[in-house]
Amino acid sequence: MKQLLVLNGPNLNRLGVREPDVYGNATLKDLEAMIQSFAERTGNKIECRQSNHEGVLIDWIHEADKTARGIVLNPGAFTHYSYAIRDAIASVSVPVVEVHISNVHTREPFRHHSVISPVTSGQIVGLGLHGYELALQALLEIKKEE
Ligand code: DHK
Repeated sequence: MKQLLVLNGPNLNRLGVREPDVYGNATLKDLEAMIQSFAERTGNKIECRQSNHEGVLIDWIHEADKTARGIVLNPGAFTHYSYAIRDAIASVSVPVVEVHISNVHTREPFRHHSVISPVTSGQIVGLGLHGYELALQALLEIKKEE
């Protein structure tokens, strides 16, 4: 069975030290451990990757079209302006669920708009790290429904 992929974009390697009042105290390692525990509990193979580079994320999205059954994507600030990531998602048929740890709608106006959401299966916002588990669960359900 194809794996699920969790992609974290720019600055998410700074979780735990970055604005803890907004993103919490857990690190990227803690998040990835939580995801691996979800993988074991649900009997799925899940790979986690993080990059600060737009092109790297785009290459991973393209590659996932062949290798993954779903992608959970937190594009970081690329959410708000990367037409290139938006187009990469539009170019693949693998379902993508967008996740934001913080509630972007209660933050600065530039964070209220996502150029990514129109090409995703759905978006989970403001539920902290738990949002990743909800997104993975949603991808498992999407596959069941098809
Ligand atoms: C993460 C980021 O890095 C920000 O640029 C987004 C998002 C919000 C999050 O909440 O996970 O605006």
